[in-house]
Amino acid sequence: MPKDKRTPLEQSIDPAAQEMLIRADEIGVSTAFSRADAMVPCNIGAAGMCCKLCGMGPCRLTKEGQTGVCGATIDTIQARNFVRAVAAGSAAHSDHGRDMAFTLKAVAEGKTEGYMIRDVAKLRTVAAYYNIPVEGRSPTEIANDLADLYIAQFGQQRGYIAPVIRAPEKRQKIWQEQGVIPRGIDREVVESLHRTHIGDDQDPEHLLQHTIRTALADGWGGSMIATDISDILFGTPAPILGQANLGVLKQDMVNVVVHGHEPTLSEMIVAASQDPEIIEYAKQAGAKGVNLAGICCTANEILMRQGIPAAGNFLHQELSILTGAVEAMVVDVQCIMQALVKLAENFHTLVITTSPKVKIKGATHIEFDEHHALTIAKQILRTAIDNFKNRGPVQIPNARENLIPGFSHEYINYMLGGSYRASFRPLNDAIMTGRIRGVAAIVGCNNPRSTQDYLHTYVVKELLKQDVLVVQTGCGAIASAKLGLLLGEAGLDQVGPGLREICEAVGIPPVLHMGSCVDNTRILTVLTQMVEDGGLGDDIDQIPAVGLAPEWMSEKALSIGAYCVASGAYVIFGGSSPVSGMPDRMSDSDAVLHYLTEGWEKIYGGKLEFDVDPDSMIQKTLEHIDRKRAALGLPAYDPERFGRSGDARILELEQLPLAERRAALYGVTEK
Ligand code: SF4
Ligand code: MSK
Repeated sequence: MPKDKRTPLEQSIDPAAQEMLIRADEIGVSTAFSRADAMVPCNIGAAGMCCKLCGMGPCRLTKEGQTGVCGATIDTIQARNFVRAVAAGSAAHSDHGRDMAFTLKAVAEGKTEGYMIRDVAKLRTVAAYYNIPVEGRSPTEIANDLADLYIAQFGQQRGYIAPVIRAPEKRQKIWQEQGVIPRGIDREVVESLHRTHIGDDQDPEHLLQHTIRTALADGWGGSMIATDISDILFGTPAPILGQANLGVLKQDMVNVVVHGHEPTLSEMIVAASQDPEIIEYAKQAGAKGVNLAGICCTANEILMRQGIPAAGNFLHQELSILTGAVEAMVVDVQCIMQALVKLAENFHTLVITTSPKVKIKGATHIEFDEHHALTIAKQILRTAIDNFKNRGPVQIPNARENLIPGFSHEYINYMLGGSYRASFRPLNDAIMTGRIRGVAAIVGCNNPRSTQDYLHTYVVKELLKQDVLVVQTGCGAIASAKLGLLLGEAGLDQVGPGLREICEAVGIPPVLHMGSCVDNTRILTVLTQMVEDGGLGDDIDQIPAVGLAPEWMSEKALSIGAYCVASGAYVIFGGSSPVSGMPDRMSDSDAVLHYLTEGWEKIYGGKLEFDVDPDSMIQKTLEHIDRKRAALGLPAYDPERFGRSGDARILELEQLPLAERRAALYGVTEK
């Protein structure tokens, strides 16, 4: 056992995870938690100061003034590593977007099996952004044009990618002046790789400018395309009741866990699992039916559209196999641990890879193809059902929470203003009066180097007390779901009075689950509409809002952070900083670190910081929100200004004798 092995209580705050971590120890198998304890991170690499871009290296720089064999400085190496990470993140999100665009094209051409255009209103709205004619045309005609336009964004060589026109005008102007509007999605990713090859771009600031362009190709490009098309094909999310945590697995059913990111396959598996033929097949195998559950962002995709339960977030992928109750874990792309296959050897679980891009040695590969989607989904389910008989001892933690996800931008708009005057006006007004102090987007991964879910939920809970409305996506949203924060009733007793009053009046939980990683673009859309509705400045950087990724781990998170900064947001990442220096490097030339904060803030009004201390993250968030409020001339936040929230006050008054209640409510004094 490694010297510093943490106890399960130190590894996760989630009781279900703790139970499975104890089981892992009993069985004698490793998990990401124990491997993180055993693997001491290289502090040179962690700080971005190791370069292995050519065969003269790897060059590990540890001292001020030291250079690599080619003469590259620490700042150049850090900037190059950072651009490469953002490029990988942008590529991952955008390649997902590309696949969605090809699926839309195939649907429009009638060449798929099982898909249809579910949200024609969204199709028409999105098409109209780009002047694609909609009147008098069929959904497939419009979808065909939109698919062509979106497919073209990836390989476009000149000009600007189309979705940037959806940003506030002032923001577009800044990007134009800086020359950072992506010309084509793939072009920016490729150029990042070119510029960081040995002997190319070596000016850290110049490299970091291209980081912005590469990240914008994700946020206002590939990710936005992915979200748009997912909504068009599978429906724009609206609130729906769901459940989260390992307790959603069922003892008497065939459990199939879908994990990864793309909704194309998981949506078909949902459809196939409800097919009477499949249910009958499961019954013949001795089960009551097929129980689907999700992990990571696939979980978010089918949770917010279909109410399919989430077995958990990133670090729950191994833990779900440890229950012994999972017949098949079906994976597509991104955030899939190679360790799953070895772990599954201790159980009967089949790990099934499905993407032509992702194979894992030892896994079963059943390749997905949208032209035969339903047939393949059924084949996968039959394979899982056939495996039910091989199940050994099962231990499913009795832990699950209800939640209400599905707060798409469109639904928030409707909820705040109704069908005929859909608007963000009430939200802006609540911020302007100070009932809501500001908004925090708390997003991103789990990281086994911190206590699972602790940073996410601590930051969420503390900001709610301060009347900060929280929106969430990705694994952060599932962390809050597991803690019961995504339900109005459960969350409201933990929030400040002004926010509580708004949540009660509008009928929303104080934490809004907005979707998966690519759906961070929904947050960009919300911020843009807040600008357009007026009263909070004329650009995103003026809104009292902050983005946080307390437990980040993936390169995609870095890309999201960078495009949010480029869009004007202050972004704080927890955990390690890929651009920090050595602890004793207090010097003159922390150029990269400074550029991501002061440099980017001067240009874009947003900045990126890394901070390991959750209390400091909270303090910085509140200070930033208050600074932005002051700059807008809004009243300083005062929790006493509006007294207790309506419902809390009524409950309090109900305890009083009638005469006192009348006096308090109506100012009527009994004579
Ligand atoms: Fe070393 Fe320069 Fe090669 Fe990097 S590019 S490995 S710093 S020689
Ligand atoms: S799945 S990128 S661990 S949020 Fe989108 Fe979760 Fe991060 Fe993967």
